[in-house]
Amino acid sequence: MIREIITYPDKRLYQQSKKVENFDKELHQLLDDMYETMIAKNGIGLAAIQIAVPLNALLILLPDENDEQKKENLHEVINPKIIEKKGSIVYQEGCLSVPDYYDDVKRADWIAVEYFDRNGNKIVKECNELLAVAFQHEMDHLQGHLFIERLSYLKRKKFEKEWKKKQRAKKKQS
Ligand code: QAP
Ligand code: CO
Repeated sequence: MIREIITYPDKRLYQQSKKVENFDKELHQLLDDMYETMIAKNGIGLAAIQIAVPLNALLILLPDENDEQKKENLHEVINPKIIEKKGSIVYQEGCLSVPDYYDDVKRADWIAVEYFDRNGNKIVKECNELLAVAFQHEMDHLQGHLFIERLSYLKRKKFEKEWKKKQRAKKKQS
């Protein structure tokens, strides 16, 4: 089932997500719904809190060299922890919960992350470049953070100005 994505400035996006305790059918349904929702909305990553479920679960599905999102490349990530990070990369990020805004964020360009799959099997993975950016962006959601909080002061002001302008335009329509 496709679920509704909550967007900035919804307060629920700022809460801490909780550890998944049960790797059961309910978790599998959540992950399946997240997948459907992410694909339907043209996302490459989605955290459970973006559909208002405060659990440490996220998905990442990067396009391949032919720009196709293949389900075999899907990362289903439960209770992740970054165990090491290094380097830095600036990437123009976006977010389904901050629609139509993209801006540069600086993050580590290499991370080692530990997490569980949907069946509770432990996985240790090293990621770089876009995959590392995606993990860090999605893991921020689990802590109640959005990428716009990581922008420089001036870019944050630019975001707020554009957001207010968009609200005014929406109000006019209705
Ligand atoms: C997070 O972002 C991410 O504004 C996933 O109109 C960002 O899927 C990972 C999206 C950067 C790695 C690098 C945003 C779709 C999707 C929009 C997304 C929009 C339609 C964002
Ligand atoms: Co996001």
